[in-house]
Amino acid sequence: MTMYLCMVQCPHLVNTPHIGEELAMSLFAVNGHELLPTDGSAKLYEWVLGDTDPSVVMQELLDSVPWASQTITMFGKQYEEPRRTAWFGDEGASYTYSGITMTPHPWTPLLQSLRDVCEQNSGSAFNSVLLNLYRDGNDKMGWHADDEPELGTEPVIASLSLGATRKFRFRHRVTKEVVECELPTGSLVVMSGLSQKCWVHEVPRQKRVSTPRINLTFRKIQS
Ligand SMILES: O=C(O)CCC(=O)C(=O)O
Repeated sequence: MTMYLCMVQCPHLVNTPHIGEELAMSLFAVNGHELLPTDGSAKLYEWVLGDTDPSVVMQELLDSVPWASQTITMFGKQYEEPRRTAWFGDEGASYTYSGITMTPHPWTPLLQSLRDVCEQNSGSAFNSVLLNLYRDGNDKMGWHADDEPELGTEPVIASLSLGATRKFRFRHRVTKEVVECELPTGSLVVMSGLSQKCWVHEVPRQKRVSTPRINLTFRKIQS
């Protein structure tokens, strides 16, 4: 993840066709709800787990994942990340962000089946997943974009939420427009196109949230 001080060129001034309200409503169930007004896509699917009980999945992940606390480097200073993380994936799919390199744990059957769900909804293939554990509303993720070179130029990232509902925000890098939504358990956000180049995103602190949330962001590391 990269924190931003610079501006980038985004084609937000180019006319983007907007689909009508009614059509958007009718496409919602099948295609997800588009969150970004321009410059990339982030589609929210409210429920992707079918008959699966998300609390069972959540408990299995809480119990079985080797959650770790990472020390990251930002602007030359070291900080402990305000959440727990774990990285799983194909052999060799290592990921470097904020001064740390994560070597993947091998896929588990549960993570493979969650990957299948995300692949079916997004139409993209993934070879790795970053798991984030927000122990309560004090844990958070600051403004960043998932734009490391190993993710390629316009990555597709599928972000699955379990547990406590948390706010999720996008901020346009040039116009500073902010888009906010809530991510309930069992929901999926699929980010693609220019969404990492033109927007940053965050999970803000919410002190009133007292229960945990797990987020899984499926990614494709380019070899
Ligand atoms: O927890 C979330 O919903 C977002 C996680 C995220 O932004 C990331 O892993 O890069």
